[in-house]
Amino acid sequence: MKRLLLFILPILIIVAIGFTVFGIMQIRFTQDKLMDDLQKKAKAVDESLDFSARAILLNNDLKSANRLVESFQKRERLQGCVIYDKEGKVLAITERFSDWKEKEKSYLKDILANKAPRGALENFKDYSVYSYIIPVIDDENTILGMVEVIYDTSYVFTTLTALWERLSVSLITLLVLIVLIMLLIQRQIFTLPVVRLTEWFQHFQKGETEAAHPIKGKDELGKLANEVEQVALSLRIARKVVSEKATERIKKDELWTESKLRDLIHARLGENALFVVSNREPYMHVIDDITGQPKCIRPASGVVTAIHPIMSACGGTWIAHGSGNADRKFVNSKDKLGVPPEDNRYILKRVWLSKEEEEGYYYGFANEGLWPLCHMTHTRPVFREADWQMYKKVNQKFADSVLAELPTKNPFLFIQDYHFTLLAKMIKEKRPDARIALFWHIPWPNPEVFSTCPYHKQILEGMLACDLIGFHVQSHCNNFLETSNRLLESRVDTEKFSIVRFEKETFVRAFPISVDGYLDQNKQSPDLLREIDRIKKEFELEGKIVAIGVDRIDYTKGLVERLLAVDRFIEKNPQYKNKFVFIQLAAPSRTHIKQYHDLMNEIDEVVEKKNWKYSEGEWRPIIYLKRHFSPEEIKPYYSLADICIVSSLHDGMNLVAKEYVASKTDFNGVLVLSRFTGAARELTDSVLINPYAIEEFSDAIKSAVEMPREEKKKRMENMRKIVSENNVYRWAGNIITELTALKKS
Ligand code: ADQ
Repeated sequence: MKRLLLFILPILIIVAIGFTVFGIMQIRFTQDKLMDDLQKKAKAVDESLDFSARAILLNNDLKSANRLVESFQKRERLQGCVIYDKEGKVLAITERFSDWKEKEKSYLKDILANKAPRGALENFKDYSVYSYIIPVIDDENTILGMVEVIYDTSYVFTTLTALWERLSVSLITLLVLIVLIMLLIQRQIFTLPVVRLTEWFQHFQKGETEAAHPIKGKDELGKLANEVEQVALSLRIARKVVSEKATERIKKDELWTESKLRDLIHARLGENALFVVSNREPYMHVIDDITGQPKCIRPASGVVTAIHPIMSACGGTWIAHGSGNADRKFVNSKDKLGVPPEDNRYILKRVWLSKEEEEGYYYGFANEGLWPLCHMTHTRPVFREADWQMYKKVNQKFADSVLAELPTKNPFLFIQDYHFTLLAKMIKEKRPDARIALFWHIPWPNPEVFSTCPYHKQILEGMLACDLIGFHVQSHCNNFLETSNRLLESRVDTEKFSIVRFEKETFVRAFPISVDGYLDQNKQSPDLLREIDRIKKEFELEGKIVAIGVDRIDYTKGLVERLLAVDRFIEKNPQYKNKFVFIQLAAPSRTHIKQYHDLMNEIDEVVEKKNWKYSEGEWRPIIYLKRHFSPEEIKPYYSLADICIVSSLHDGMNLVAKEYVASKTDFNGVLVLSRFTGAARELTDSVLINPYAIEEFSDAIKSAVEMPREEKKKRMENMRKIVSENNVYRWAGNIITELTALKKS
């Protein structure tokens, strides 16, 4: 638009200037002509009076003079007539114009002296008149007096104003016509071909690769279109080759790796990319409180931890809520950016939510309703109708954003978590051909609990639009099947583990999520060793037994119970005073919700109270680091910790447990793990605890502290084998294999 304006504006200015100059000349010409006519008329009238005036003045006949001037009363535009004597005194004047007498008329003297007529515009009262005056002379060339006729000139100005108006209207019409013609020309010559080329390229991007480009001409645009077509062709061939090679390779490799997953996705999805939707984005741009500058962070989120390595391996598009306060500064015109920022591997598309939408959908319905509903932590869920309405609205917003991206053929969509229970249904309404998997990252409750949600029917209906629904463990799958069976008109097939509703079949499977191998890498890197040294010095950890906890501050994570168990352990085992330190890394989370706010205060209080209790000398049993840490910052803590404590009251999986195991390359560590996590089903070589039973919990810490080196090694070896075999690539690989296999059946 700006460019178009730059093009049209100079033309409009030139036309406007030309037209104005022409208008001024036209006005001048008309004005001169009208004045000339007036002068001629006045002169003719004056001259016709000359004879009668001479007789009147010779005889000093006042009566006739008055009759003569009064005869002008009714003439159009002629204001009046004046007869002067040879001294220039008024002898007779048309009555309606008698005020003219009072006007100062310096020109009379000149006429009497020069005996020459005079015509000129004169100001009278607040208007202008035209006066034409002739001297009356006898046969001896002696001046007898003067006769003046006065015309009203207002019609001249009325005529000129009307002319101005006509010219202005013509100018505006001309300018509008020029703009319209220019727009039409630019649309035909430039916009339409570019729009057609853009549409063709968009279709190509979405997988419609057959049609040739629509630009036929051999001009510059035609050349550009040809180049674009060549790039598109190369891309298409490259994708096909990658897909074929990938199919061959996945048959060979055993262990799931980043490249095996990449091969699988290329083989199964062919030329299509993978689309992922989650609430939390993998990279957030936020303004740093200290420097005031934007910085990029990886949010503390299990979903991000799991999905990021998959997207990094395979590429594709990740659609998520742009929740960072500097996010808008870093996206392109389509709200997209390449991430990771330093090495773009996939596309992040940010969806913007208003404060009201975020409040109702995220804080309200998802986190005050569904989150406590699915976790058995005795926190009451809150379901507000307004939050539900907002949740539906935001699901629709995400559905629209996804639909704008999906390829024309065989789209694959992978939805994350409880924020988007309605999304699959909304997408299938427009794209029934889309293959959709949903992974539920948190536990699924039993039917009685789930039925307390007033919207349970709509939620189940929304979810059953998916082709595949994944949970971490089999018991969550069983709960879901039972819930659908009891609360919805549907048929559960226990052989195939699927739910059939209105002829639509949804498969339900357990896919235990995991971590990638990044914690395994650089095990002896000098940077890591240096950082470990620095932390040990900073917190005086040398020679001490170190336990850690790494969590979002959430009431499901059993943080208070953990602190009480640490306290009880030291209370019961005073020999570990000065020898044992517990470090808690804690990322504030969902702080707008009251329970989370209260929990933060409660933890602050407990930490303060327990440290005070043992405040002899410098030693403090608890080091509480309440902030967000990057994955690189967490790494040295995992490495240096002798024990990791995971004490969730209820947790879908818990990736911290697996991250700790993956980071223990020296096998020298013990995992204390809550039985109520999904991870407890796999990591049976951990020290399992019930976080509610503080005595048992504190004893478990003691047994972890005192575990013989050999036993630690053996247990850690077993757990590391499980984590490395069942890594996140296997998790994603299994889901993609299952989803694409469903398509063929
Ligand atoms: P979360 O409830 O977020 O995930 P979890 O699986 O433990 O829980 O993952 C937390 C992630 O955040 C980990 O990668 C951890 O390293 C990171 N983290 C923790 N504290 C941090 C801090 N202070 N700073 C920065 N990062 C921090 C949900 C479910 C889980 C399920 C995952 C994945 O609740 O049960 O395991 O999804 O499915």
